[in-house]
Amino acid sequence: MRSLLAPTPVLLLLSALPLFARPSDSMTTLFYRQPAIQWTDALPVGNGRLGAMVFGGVERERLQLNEDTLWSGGPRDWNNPGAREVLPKVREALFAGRYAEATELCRKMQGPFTQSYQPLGDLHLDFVLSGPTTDYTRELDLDRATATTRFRSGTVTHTREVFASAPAQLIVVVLSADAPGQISLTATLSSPLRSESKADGPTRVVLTGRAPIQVDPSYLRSEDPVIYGEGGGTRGMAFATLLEAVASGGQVLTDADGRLEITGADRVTLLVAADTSFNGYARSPDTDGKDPREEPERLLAAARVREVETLRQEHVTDHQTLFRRVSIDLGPSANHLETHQRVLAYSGREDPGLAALVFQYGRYLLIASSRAGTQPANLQGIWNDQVRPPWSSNWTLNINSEMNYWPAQTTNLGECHEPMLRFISELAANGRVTAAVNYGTRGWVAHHNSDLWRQSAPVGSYGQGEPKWASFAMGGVWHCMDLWEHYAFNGDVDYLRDFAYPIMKGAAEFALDWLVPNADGFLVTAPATSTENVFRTPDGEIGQICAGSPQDNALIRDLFTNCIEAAQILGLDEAFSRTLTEARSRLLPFKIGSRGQLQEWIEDFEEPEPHHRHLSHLIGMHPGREITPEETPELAEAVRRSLELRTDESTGWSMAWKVNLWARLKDGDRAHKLIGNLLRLTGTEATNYSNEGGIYPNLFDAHPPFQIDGNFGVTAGIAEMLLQSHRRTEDGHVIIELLPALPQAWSSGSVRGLRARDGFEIDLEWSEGSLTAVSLRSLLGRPALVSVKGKALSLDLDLDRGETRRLSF
Ligand code: FUC
Repeated sequence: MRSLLAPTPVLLLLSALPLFARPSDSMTTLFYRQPAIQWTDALPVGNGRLGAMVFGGVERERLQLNEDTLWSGGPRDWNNPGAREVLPKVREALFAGRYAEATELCRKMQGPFTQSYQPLGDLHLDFVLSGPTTDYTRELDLDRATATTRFRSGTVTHTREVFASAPAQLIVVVLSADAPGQISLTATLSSPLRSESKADGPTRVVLTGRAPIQVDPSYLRSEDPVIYGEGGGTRGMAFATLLEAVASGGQVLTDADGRLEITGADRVTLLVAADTSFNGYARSPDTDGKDPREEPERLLAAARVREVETLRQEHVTDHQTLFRRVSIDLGPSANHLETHQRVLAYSGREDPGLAALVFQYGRYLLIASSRAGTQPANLQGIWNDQVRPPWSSNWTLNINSEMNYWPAQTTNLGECHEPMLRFISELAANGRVTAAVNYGTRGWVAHHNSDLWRQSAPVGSYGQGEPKWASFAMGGVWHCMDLWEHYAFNGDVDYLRDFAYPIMKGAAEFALDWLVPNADGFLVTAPATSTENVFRTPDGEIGQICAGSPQDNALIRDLFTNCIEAAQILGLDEAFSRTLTEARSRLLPFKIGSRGQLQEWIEDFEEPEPHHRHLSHLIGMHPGREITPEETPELAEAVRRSLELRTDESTGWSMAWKVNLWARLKDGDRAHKLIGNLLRLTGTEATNYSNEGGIYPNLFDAHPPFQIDGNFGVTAGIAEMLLQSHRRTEDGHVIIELLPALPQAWSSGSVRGLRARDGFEIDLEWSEGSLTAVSLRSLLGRPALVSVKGKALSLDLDLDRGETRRLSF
């Protein structure tokens, strides 16, 4: 397959031409002088719900479309009552050291695989142009959330803008030219799903279809991986895409095959609306679904009569309200180069602007894929062109879905956290049934994967899943960090009492019942995993499952601590907090192994895969807060050693996690090195499940394949290099650390609008590696201790609510 890195002769011609249009603001713009060839060259726009990948083709333009509720399947019973009988046998085998037997038994505790996120379809635009193409550029302006393609055809300059408006709930394509009557095209809709397209009046075409009722995961060998329903209440989810043209000048016609023909127009606005029959995670999208045409009809009727300038302005204002809260300058930008050429040339020092661009891209992608009321960003955000996408493009709860939300609070996009918080509450509702049916415990549980239907049981299709991933039972426990962090940053006590705490308490109840005493009287999880990794048992076999793992302990400790603090703030549940405190003291502490590493297993087992991508045993340092260089220096040193042993190479998301971990270790140069590794261009659609992470020409993170967690993870990591606030004084005041891991390569710069816990908004300026000015705004009026690495500054801050303090050095 070709890629941007191996241009065709035509593309070479295009790139050899002089630069015709500069990117509108090159600090926050991706730009190219050739159209996309592969999907990972195309530029993403999104309004949280609707997404489009814009290819920027000249004669033939393609917008690959998504709607975030379009999934296969429907609600179903994934619980496995048999698990309850197997559980004691698993525990007995584990406590006797019979790991292989325990692993096999775990297979009997599984439910079905999750369903898959589905592509909506494509909008194709076939143009009639007046002459040879010159002066081509395409760009994605992150500040205006608009993808623009410009070129000259003969003597006519064409401009094509695409944006996904959240206020209008539409994708808008604006086609214009600098001479009248120059816009002629045929627009069609298609879909890889079963569908049909037809005209609906003179200016509109409609594509309607159904999603499959079953799509197997991409990694499963399967005879019949995609199954469509045939009726009788099992027809699957319905969807509709409506395309309407509003033209000035010229003629618009539709035909019976669903083609929209526009001839000789001066300017054209194409409005794309789409919806599905999804009517809530617990309702059948077939028998209890909503009409997918109703809302699009309404949206088009409202938009059609409005000026495109108004639609555009509303969209830009809405986007900038979020995006402009943070600006960043890390030093010079090589923005005279096309974006993928910048990636190719990247060495760190010459183009720190690329790290700043990648930072803002992560924020852009979160705004574009996760807005209040939408689905949370999945493995690919909302952008997917495949019926069997990698790992079902689902929510993978053993790192990936958590990482997606790491930048939400720190980079001042708290509102974008909402879909994930709601997802957790819905998962908890289903997980309560799973906990009772599968394990007979209180509270709620979630495992390794979930989907639109909020699957809470272990996946694996009743035995086919490897227990090293399928038996992870901490998905709910881990995601409770989101609930707590949202409170920690925003201090909303009503939210904590009415929404977050009850869910956290439910997860803690599950954990209390799930823990069992081992022979030494410690409480352990059994079965336990260290996510997806394996160990060598004393008799030389490969073990997947054990009794107690540092990962599970760290996650449970974190949850218990957060619950205890929450209950104290709310003045609730004294007895329950005492139970949690007592149970917490009986969890196994971290251990340092024979190589000086933080032990991944509770015994110092040999590690058959020493460079494994997961870093679950290091959760206590990040995203957790119990290991810090200041409070637990020996454990922090062991984390450092573990990271050395893992090396700086891995998948995209894993390297992003390492950026965060090195930042927490206060090693800015090492974090910066990891950013460099992550910015390696992945030019093909290569798949490598365990290594060789990088970035695609459109700056999507490459696992490979594309997975969006690495984008969000590196954005969070860069924030973490500039500002940290996870530590507290003995009085409970937040410690705000300024420039804790600034690399030498970013010697002078500034950042504005980062958030710290306890409601602070912070601007920083630095020069020659030293802080020169800081501005702290307090939104909650809470005290804080401010510290600057390398400076003997340690300042008690006591601002009123709404007060700002600026300090210069
Ligand atoms: C976990 C990881 C894989 C991949 C998948 C989506 O299973 O181990 O690397 O990211 O999620």
